[in-house]
Parts: sequence; structure tokens; C-alpha cells
Amino acid sequence: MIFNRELLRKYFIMGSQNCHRDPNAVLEEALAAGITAFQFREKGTGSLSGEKKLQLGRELRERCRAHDVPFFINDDIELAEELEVDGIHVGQDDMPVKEVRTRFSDKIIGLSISTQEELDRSPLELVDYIGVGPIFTTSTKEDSKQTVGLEWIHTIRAQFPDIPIVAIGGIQTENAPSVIEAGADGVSFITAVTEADDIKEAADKL
Ligand code: TZP
Ligand code: MG
Repeated sequence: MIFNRELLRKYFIMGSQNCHRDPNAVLEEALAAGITAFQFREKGTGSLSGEKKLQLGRELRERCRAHDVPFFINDDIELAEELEVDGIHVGQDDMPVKEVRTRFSDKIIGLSISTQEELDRSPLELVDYIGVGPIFTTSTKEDSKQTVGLEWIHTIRAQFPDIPIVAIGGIQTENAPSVIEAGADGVSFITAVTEADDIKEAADKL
């Protein structure tokens, strides 16, 4: 799939550990409600591994394919091959971007950036987009870094006017507009959808 920054507009992330019910049903509702990208992030307390992770990944992958929505895998290079993903999102402590790019020349690659130091030392020319955050307080990620605030989006935008940016961390329907106004191309979110009483309504608002 060819990358286009509009894919970042409503970027839903989750794994089974984030869901109170069948992850397939949660994803299906989010897809029907118009998310523009999905990242399978099976990670942290209660997450699946091995064959079960693979099986769920296959199911979610097929749902995205059916809706023609890009499917990203968080971090897991082995699964990236197995699931024929559209893209891979890596953090600063995962496989180095250079290696990921060598291995997957034609896939979309996203990289998390939380500090100026990370921005300075990252090979941005090798990635398609950057994920910046946590913008607001989040309780979803166990090892979450310190919040960076909307100012961080302005700071990166000033240095890189054209780089595709998706913001992450504590993004809900109420604060999503402020993130776009700050210069992000899109918002990514977990609990805004997984904790929503009405996924359709939440995704519409986002
Ligand atoms: N990376 C930085 S914050 C975060 C990740 C994966 C969690 C975002 O979850 P939520 O529920 O949208 O705050
Ligand atoms: Mg990671």
C-alpha cells in the first residue's frame, strides 16, 4: 500500500488486552465507523503471545483488508512477515529503523519520537511518518514516557514542515481538534474507542 499522510487521520491502535469484549467486534465497529488506519499492538499485561497472538493477528488483518484500511504491526518483525502487513511501527528501543527499512523496503514505517534528542538522532529520511507523544496523560501504556504536550507538535512542525505526524497519548474526542490545530496530520488513540460506550459515535467525533 502506498503511503499517504491522510491515512494517519484516524489511526486506531489496540490489542486484546485493551478490549472488554471480542477484539474482532471492536475492530469491525471501528472500521465501519471510518478509521483510516489500524495498528495491532498486542503488548503488556494480559496480552497474547505465540500462536494465539498470531491467530488474532490473522483475523484482525483480514478485517482491515476487507475494508481496505492499512494494517500496521507494532514492533513485531516476525509477525510483519507472517501477516503481510502494510506497515510497521517501531519505538526507540525496537529494531533500528535502518534495519527495518532494509528488510522491508516497500512497507510503511512509522517511528515514535518523544524528545528532541530522539528527533536529532533518528534517520527520518527512512521513515514514512513519526508518532509523537504522549501528548496528554495516558494510563494505557505501562511504561509511558513523560507527557510532551501540544507544544511538542509545534516544535517538530517548525523544524520539519512536511514530515507526516500522528499524535498519540490521551487523545479523546474532546481534545482531538487541538492536536490537529497544533500541526499533526492525524490522531492515534486506544481508549477513546476501546472504552467508548458507542464506538460509532466516538469514531465519528474523532
Ligand atoms: N504510546 C504512547 S502513549 C500510548 C502509546 C502506545 C498509549 C495511548 O493510549 P490512549 O488510551 O489513547 O491514551
Ligand atoms: Mg515498541
